Amino acid sequence: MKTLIQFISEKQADFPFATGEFTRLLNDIGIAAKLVNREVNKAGLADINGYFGQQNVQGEDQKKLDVFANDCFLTAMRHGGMVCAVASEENDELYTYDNAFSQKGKYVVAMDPLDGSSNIEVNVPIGTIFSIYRRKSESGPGTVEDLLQPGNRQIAAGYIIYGSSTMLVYTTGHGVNGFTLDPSVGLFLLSHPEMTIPEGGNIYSINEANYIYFHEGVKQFIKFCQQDDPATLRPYTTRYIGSLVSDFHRNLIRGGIYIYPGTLKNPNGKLRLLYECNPIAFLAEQAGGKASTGYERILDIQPESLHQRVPFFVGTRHMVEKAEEFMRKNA
Ligand code: AHM
Ligand code: MG
Repeated sequence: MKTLIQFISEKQADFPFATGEFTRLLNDIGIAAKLVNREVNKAGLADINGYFGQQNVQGEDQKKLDVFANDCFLTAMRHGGMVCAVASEENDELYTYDNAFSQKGKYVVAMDPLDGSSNIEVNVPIGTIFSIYRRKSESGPGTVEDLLQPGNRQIAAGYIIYGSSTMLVYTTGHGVNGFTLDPSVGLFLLSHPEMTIPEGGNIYSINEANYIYFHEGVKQFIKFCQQDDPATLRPYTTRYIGSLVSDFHRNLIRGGIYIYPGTLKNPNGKLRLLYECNPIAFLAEQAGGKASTGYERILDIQPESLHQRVPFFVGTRHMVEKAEEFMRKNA
């Protein structure tokens, strides 16, 4: 049995420059994840304890769960002092730490503290997504430029899924490993070593209700998924939870493609490059899969702003390549 911390410490050899700081940062993320997990598990008791974002029966304000998650991760990373700045879905501006200790931190983080949070009320898995870069500036509070690095410069990325069990899945560019939280001892244990996306998957995940707004290439790819050809496992099967972490996690284990394309209404789609697409793309590639905008590799995009959106195609390599083929033909 190997814990997350034992595993990360052993893997420090992957980093010739390792000082142990990176290990501590991942540990801090793991601690915040456990606190968020505890609150997510209580969400079902909202009727009894008071809804998140409203007053409880004692007349106290209850924080919304996504605000709570944001605070938790920001606080955990402040204590560690490894991180000088954080771009979060919950903060319009870059969050910088005001303590001298953190301002010496080598790293910057982009995160979506609670992705798919509209699913909390219906007991569907939600997640946290994180992406870690080495800062570019020398010292002082981190800057927006520190965050505006292409995804191929990530030194680590991962997600936590709060599901039927809670898992932390991450990569440092040396494969993908998954850890399951054993709630009885409060430890993440290595349960899914060296995860790879199966080539033989048959799942496609897309919000088809937007069909009329899709690009012709996406429409034709959907038609392709629905054609009868048992040799290629078609027709594929649709699975769409509407929670990126859960949809990606399932496709990572079973094989499949997730698409959030640009639409007529929103040409850049919905998902954010820095803290949704880049980290998931890094994991996908490290698991043998692929991630693109339909035309170009996600990880090669030079970001222009913290909350920039991009169309997102991710999953089993040949499925993403097939979708790209339809996009190109109909460009
Ligand atoms: P959020 O960050 O506001 O939670 O939105 C992101 C979520 C993803 O988890 C999910 O894949 C997507 O939005 C679903 O969007 P839609 O309801 O348009 O299909
Ligand atoms: Mg999100």
